[in-house]
Amino acid sequence: MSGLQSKYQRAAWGGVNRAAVFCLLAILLASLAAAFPAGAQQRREREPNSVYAQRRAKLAAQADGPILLLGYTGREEESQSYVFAQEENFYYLTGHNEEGAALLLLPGGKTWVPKPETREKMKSSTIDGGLAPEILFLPAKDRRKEVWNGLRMSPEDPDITPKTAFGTVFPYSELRAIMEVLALEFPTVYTVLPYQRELGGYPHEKEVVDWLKQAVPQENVKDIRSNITDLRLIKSPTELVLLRQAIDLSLDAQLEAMKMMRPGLWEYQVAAKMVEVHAMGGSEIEAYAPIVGAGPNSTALHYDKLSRKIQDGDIVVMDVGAQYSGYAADITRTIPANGKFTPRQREIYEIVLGAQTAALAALKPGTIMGCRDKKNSLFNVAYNYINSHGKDPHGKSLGQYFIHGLGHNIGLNVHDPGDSCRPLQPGMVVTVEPGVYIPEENLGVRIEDDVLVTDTGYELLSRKLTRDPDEIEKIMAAAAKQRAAAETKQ
Ligand SMILES: [Mn+2]
Repeated sequence: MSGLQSKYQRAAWGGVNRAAVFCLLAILLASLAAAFPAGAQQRREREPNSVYAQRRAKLAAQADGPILLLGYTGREEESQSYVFAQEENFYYLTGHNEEGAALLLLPGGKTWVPKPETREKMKSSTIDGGLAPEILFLPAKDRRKEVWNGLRMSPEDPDITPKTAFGTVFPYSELRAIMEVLALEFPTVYTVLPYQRELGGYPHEKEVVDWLKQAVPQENVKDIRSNITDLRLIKSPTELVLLRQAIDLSLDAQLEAMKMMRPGLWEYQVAAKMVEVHAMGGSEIEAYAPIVGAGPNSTALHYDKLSRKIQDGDIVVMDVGAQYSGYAADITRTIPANGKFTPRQREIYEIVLGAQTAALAALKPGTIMGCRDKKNSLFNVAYNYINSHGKDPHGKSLGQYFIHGLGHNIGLNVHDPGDSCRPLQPGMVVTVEPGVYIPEENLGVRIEDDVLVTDTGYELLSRKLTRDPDEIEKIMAAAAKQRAAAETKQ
């Protein structure tokens, strides 16, 4: 982008010539492309429309007024590498991954017919015959935009109902008038409110509330976030299919990283291989910026600079996960750069593994994951294990070096909404990720696996990749041998 700008400046000062015309054209093209966002993340799969419809019906049954959710606009970022991905609550309820959409759910699940006195005040004729209980609003067809961005779904599409499973799809431009009419009968409208804390969360939520305040200033605006979160906590069978695929790809990538790992590689090269494995397997994007931290960087929890040349004797934390069709895996393995843990690295590794094993052994429906003040929480099981095994260089217990939570929900977000003080329920998918980080020793170890809570306990979704230190050393030794053999052949 900045390259184009400087070219433009030179051309403008140098008078009109072919290069200048070419540059101007290039700039024109670039600015047009910037004005209209590029296509959305190409997710390979999607849940069936009936699953999204069931969620909407459940949600609508919980509210005594209309529920309005706005999708992202496509103007959330100005970066040229931005690829549109839908607001997660909106996606969860619609499976729709295009910009500029809105979702309106009416309470009761029946067609809403305006009262006669409402009808008299109505300015729009769109809803004379009543309103369907759920309506998708999409931008009107814009062929000029489609030249750039490819086809978009629009209300005019003849097959829009079977495609979206919405009986009613209106142009977005109708939304305001419809909200004004609904406000004549419903005193309350529900949406996802910004968090009541500093800075209020993401700008999108504030923008929706601002829009409502302008469009229907007399309405009470109430929060529907926790109702949606309650649904998102329990994964559907089809969500589990997508999550398993994200996790499997991440494990494949972790295995490749184990095999290639050696002193002399750069952290970014290890990450690049893992990203390649994800992408070749159909992952549309990383679930989060890859963390590959060697030596001192192993103790920085979200280290993503990836700029160290990996040294002999380093321990390497690899917290890297794929996103597959919208769903995020979150997997960490910690391995020795040269293929052999030092005694101290192994000692700390085994303590972290022991803590994870202890937490998993206690994991079942009804247990609490994270709450530090709940005596029997899985966090405390892991913490107590770490704190009662091993010592730091000063003879102190290691609990103080377990500096983050034990785990979190995963789903459409790598940190899916949820409450770590809430008892686990069958159908939740959580990470279990104890860690010990001792900066003084350049020694950080995290082991992170993904777990489905079942009726009786759990299923380890990431079981196909070992956590056993002997196994890890074996895999790395075999790969080193193969590398050496390939090198002598050449
Ligand atoms: Mn995690």
